[in-house]
Amino acid sequence: MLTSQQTELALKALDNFTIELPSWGFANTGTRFGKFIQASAATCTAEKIADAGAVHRFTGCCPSVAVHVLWDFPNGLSDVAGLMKTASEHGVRIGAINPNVFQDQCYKNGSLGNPDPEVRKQALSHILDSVEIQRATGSRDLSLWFADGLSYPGTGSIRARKGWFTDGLKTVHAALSGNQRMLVEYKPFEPAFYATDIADWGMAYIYSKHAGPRAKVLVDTGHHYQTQNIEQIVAWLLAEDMLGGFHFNDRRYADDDLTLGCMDPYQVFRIFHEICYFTWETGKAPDIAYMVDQSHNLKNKIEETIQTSNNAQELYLKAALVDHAQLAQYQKAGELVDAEECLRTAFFADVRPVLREWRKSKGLAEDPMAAFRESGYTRKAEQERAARNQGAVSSYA
Ligand code: PSV
Ligand code: MN
Repeated sequence: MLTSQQTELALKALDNFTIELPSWGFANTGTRFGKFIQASAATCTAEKIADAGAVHRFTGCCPSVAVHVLWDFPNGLSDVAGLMKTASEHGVRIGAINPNVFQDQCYKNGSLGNPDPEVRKQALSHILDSVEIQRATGSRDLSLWFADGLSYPGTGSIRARKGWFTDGLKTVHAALSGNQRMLVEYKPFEPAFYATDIADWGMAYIYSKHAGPRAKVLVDTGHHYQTQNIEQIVAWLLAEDMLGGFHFNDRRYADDDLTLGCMDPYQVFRIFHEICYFTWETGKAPDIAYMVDQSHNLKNKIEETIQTSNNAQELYLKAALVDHAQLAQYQKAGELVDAEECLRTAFFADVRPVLREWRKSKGLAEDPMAAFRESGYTRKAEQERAARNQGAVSSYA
C-alpha cells in the first residue's frame, strides 16, 4: 500500500508523463521474412492517426503521433493541413517528423555519408523539406535516423563520411528556428554490417555537439549491443544535457522491436530511475521526448500499443517512487545492500492501484485494454479495412 504522500507523488508523475506513438506501428509492416496481415490494420495515414487516437482515448497518455515523411506525407507540405485536421478530429496532434533517407534507390551507398555529392545533396534537400513540414505542423522535434554505413572493410573512407555527416547535420541545424530541435539516433548495425556512420551514443553526441545546441541524442532502446548498460548512457547524456528522446521497444538478440518491457522490465525501470533521480537531485525536469518505435507484426497492433503504454506508465511510476533521499544516503555511506534493496523495493511495488486511480480521476476506464476490447473498434476496423488489407497480402506474395 502506498502512503498518501507517495500516492500524491505518483499521480503527479503520471500527469507529466506522455508517450508518443509511431504512425508506422499501426499499418501492416513485417520482418524481412514475412508480413502477417491483420484485417483491422490501418491502410492509410488517416487510419494510422485514427488508431493512435483510439489508443489515446483509452489510455489518456498518448497525445501525439510521430510521422515518417515519405510514408505519411507523400506529397510533402501539401499533405500537412489535411493530416493536422485528421489528427485534431481524433484528439491527437502530429509529433516528431522523421525524414526518410534510407529507402530510395540512390541511397544504396548512404545518404549524408554517400561519396556522391549529388546524393548527399538530395538527402539534405529531403531533410530540409522535412524541416518545413516540421514548421508547418508546429512539431518540436525532427527525428533523424540514418541507415548509412559500410558493409565491407575498405569500401569507403570512414573519416570522409564523418566529415560529410558533420557538414550535413550542421546545415540541418542552421535551418531550425523557434523551439525546434533535431534528435540524432544511433544504431550499431543493420543495414550496414561493418561500420555504421552513427553507430553509438558517442558518435551521436559528437555529431550533435558539432551541429549546435538544438541537436540532442535519441536513445532507441533496441539499438545497443547485447548486455550494454543503457541506463549508464542515459545518466551520462542527462549529466551533459544531451538527452533528447527515446524510442521505446525491447530486444533480446538485436534490434528486435518487441513490446517495451517484455524481456527486461527491470532495465526499463533502471532507465527511468536515472531520469527520476536526476530530476530529484537537480530540481530540473529534463526535456525528453518519449516515443514508441516497435514492430507490431504478431500481436493486434492497437492492443500491443495499449500494452506498451501501460508498461511504460507502470515502470515509470515505480521509478518515480524510489525513495531518493534514502537512496542518496545509502550511496554516500557505501551501504551497498541497502542501496540496492531501496531500488528493488520500488521495482516490486504494486503500482497498479494508483494507476487505476489516476485513470479514474481523468474519466478513463480503469482497464484500458478491456475497455478497448469492449468498444468493438477492432471488429469495425476489420469490416471497413479487410478488403484493402487483403490486397496487401496478394501484392506482397
Ligand atoms: C531504425 O531501425 C528505426 O529505429 C528508426 O527510428 C526509424 O525511423 C524507425 O526504426 C522506423 O524504420
Ligand atoms: Mn528508432
